[in-house]
Order: sequence, then structure tokens, then C-alpha cells
Amino acid sequence: GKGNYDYDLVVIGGGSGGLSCAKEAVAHGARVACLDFVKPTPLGTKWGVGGTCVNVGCIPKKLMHQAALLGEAVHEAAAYGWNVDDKIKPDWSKLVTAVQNHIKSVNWVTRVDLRDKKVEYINGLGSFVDSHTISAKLKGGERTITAQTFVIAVGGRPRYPNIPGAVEYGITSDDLFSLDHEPGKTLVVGAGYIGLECAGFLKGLGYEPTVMVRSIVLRGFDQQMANLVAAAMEERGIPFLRKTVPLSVEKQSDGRLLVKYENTETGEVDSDVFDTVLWAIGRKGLVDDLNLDNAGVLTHKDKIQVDCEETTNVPHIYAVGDIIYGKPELTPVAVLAGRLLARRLYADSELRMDYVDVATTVFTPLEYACVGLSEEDAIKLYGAEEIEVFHGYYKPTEFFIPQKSVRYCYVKAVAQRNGEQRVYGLHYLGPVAGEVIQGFAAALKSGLTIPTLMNTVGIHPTTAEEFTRLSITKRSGLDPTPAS
Ligand code: NA7
Repeated sequence: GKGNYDYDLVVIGGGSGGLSCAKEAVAHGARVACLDFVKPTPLGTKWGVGGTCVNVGCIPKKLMHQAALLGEAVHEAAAYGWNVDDKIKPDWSKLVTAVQNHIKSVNWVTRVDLRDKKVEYINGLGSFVDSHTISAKLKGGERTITAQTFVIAVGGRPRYPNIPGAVEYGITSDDLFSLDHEPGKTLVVGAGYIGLECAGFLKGLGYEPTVMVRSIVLRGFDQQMANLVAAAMEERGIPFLRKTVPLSVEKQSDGRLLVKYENTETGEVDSDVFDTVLWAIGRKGLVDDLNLDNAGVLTHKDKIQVDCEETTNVPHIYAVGDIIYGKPELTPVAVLAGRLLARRLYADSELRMDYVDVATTVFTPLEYACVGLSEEDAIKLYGAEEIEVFHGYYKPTEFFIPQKSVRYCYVKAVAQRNGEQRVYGLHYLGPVAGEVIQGFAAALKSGLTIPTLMNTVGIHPTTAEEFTRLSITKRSGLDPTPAS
């Protein structure tokens, strides 16, 4: 029975998904403990409660991106008449300190919030003993805890490639935001959004990043948009080594890193010297320490497969966030899934998480945001004859005076060709992309159509209004670049 367990619910993982689930469960009267434990990186980096987003993900990334944008803004300010010295240089250690201070304040607020809400926070590494018992490895010993229900929200950590020197000399996004020295000339391996974002702000801060691409850029995203993102980065002076994989990293006597790499098409081996090598080759789900066998929970690769109610193959064990297989690895997805799960468990709710049409932004120097289907997925799903793509390049008003490149400012809407002309996907490349797409995401989820979009009056002069001015279809073959 219910009373025989120490807790109604034990949440394993104190990140975005785990914390939201734990807090919501307590709000509906459940007795809840939340385990959180961070294993240090090979370099020794560790951090507090709150998970990847707060400590080594979205938050520090956005702050460093902002730091880079501000550097750009100083140069633009001169064009706008400000008497500024635009030969500016960032102070890396000041930036890191500011970023880390913000993170520590968020960690502290989180701890206080958990105490106020009466979630028991346990700084221990959890592993299953049986399907109702978990053992928490604490600093000074071990604690055995039983619960009626478990939620696994352990998330993931960056992968390292299996090549000589990778772990000894390379770093990952887990280390970058607290690095105690300037990154300098940096090789970023991987062209997912983490790699591109890191390369983007490093360039903006005046370091020299190079991006190594194994196959394509931004796998999973609309490939036309992905290629525009990469082209915009190359235009800003970030070199891309394409069809290239790393072979080894060696430390030279001067302390710099010699990286050997191979072109997978020509077989040609080449090398270059860097100050920092950043692996951004994807993330691994943290299933290994959980002893899932003891609970009978099955894994799928390094993830856990759940049904439409986040239930694993064991009925009283659930999973949310980045650890679940085949769903978007995004903080707001984990937060909402965790909250809705707690409401179904403890508040008689039946509402399920809807993983469809989740908006997201890639914070590259020129930002990319999207919601809904990519052009290729829409064509795959409905057939090319049933899809109409509206698109256009545009010129942000504020780009003219500082003569910023408008070459890659572009919007597109992927829509149903016939019938009501439902909008299936919206894609935006330009400034403040996340702010632009967020509202359109609600419209798209509400069944937005092309006629409604065309009937929407724009806000002038903004870049978001470009979505209300889309008149050229790809099918027409007309030139999507604006006059003047
Ligand atoms: P992603 O999106 O999985 O991207 C990883 C990138 O690294 C991708 O470009 C891969 O190329 C590349 N990759 C993978 N393995 C290697 C090796 N061994 N050598 C060179 N390049 C490699 O990961 P992110 O870290 O950007 O993002 C992590 C997750 O956070 C992501 O899944 C999002 O959903 C949220 P590929 O395309 O496989 O050839």
C-alpha cells in the first residue's frame, strides 16, 4: 500500500524536467524526494542543482551569445553616431565570472524554492535496487529510499569521440562556460546546434573558431535553412572543414593542440594547431549509473522509451526530458512534460504532453528559429504536389546604417497547397529569432492558414512582419530577393 513507502514519488534528476515534476507533485499533496548528482567532467568541471539548461546549457549559452551580440552592437553604434572606441576586446575571465555568478544565484534560488515547496532534495547519485527501491550514493555514505512511483529525469551529457587524446585534451560544452583561460583558436567538432552556437559566440568574442563537419549541418532541421545558417557563419569568417572527421589530438611542447583529421571523401589527412578543441558531437543519455536492470526498465540505445503518458515498460516508473527516446531535447518540453505527468499522477488530470509543433531557436550569430515541419518533412508527409512554400529575403531596417549583411535574412512558410492552406511550418533567419517565432508558434498550433497570415497586419518596421508579406511561392520560380 501507499503508506509503506518512504515517499509517494522519487524523482531522479534535478534538471528542468525533474524539478518541474517534483514541484507540481508536491503542490498536489504528494510526498516527494528529488535526487540530483553531477559527475565532474574529465577536466574536473562540476556544478550545482538545476541540470544542463541552467548550468551548462541554454542559460550560459544565451549569455555568451548576448556578449557576442553586444560586441557587434558596439561596432554598429559607431555607425549610428556614437563616439565609441570600436577597437574593443572582451575580458574572458570577467565574462565567465559574470555568467557563473548568475548561475550560482539561480542555483541558490532553486534550493530555496525546493525547501519552501517541501521537496526533499538529496544530493546523491541514484541507482535502482529493485523497482520500488533506490540507493542514493551520498558524499558520506549511502541511503536506501523506497517509493511508490519513480520519475527518471537524468538527462544527458556530451559525448567524446573514441580517438587518441580526445578525453585528455578536449573539452565540451560542460567545460566551456567556466573555462579558466581564454579558449583562443578553437576547433569545434560537430555541426549540430551546440557546435554552431559555440562557434558563433566564440567568433563574436574575437576568438578564431573552425567548425568541423562530418556530414551535414544541423541534422534534423530544414536543410535549406541549415545551409543558410552555415553560409551566414562562413560569411562572418568562420571556416567550415567539410566531410572531415578528427583522427587524434596531441599536446605539443608549447602546450598547443595538434589535431590530425581526415577528409572522408578524398581520404586526405591534414592537421592544424589549436588552443582549444571542443567536442560537440552529440549527447549521451545517462542510463548507465541507474542500474535499470534491477528495476526491469528497458533501455533503447542510451535512452528510455516511454508511451504517450511517459510510462516506461514498468508501470510505476516514468521518464521525462532528454532521457526519453525520440523526442525533442529541449528544456521547455521537459518542463511541461514533467508538470503534466505530475498532474496526471496526483491531480486527476488526463492531459498528455503534445510533442508536436514545438518551436525552437538556434542562437547562431544570425539566429534561426522555426516551428512545425521542415520543407523536406512536409514533402515526405504530404507529397511535393500538395505543398506550397512561400519565401522571401528581406532587409531589416536597422541593418542599413551599419551596412550589415542582409544576404541571409530570409523567411519561409511551408503550407498546404490546396484547401484551407494550413501552415505546416514557419522558418525565420534573422535577428531575435526566438522572440519572432514564439507568438507564431501559438498561431500555428491554433490552425494558422495562409489566408489568415496574409490578413494579419504587420508591425512596421519589424522583421517579424515579413511573415505577413510572403507573396512569392517557390513553385512560381520568381526571384525572392527584394528590390532596392
Ligand atoms: P547533435 O545535434 O546530435 O549533433 C552532433 C553533431 O556532431 C552532428 O553534426 C554530427 O554529425 C557530429 N558528429 C557526431 N559524431 C561525430 C564524430 N565522431 N566525429 C565528428 N562529428 C561527429 O548534437 P548537439 O550536441 O549539437 O546537440 C545535442 C542534442 O541537444 C541534440 O540531439 C538536440 O536535440 C538537443 P552527423 O550529422 O551525425 O554526421
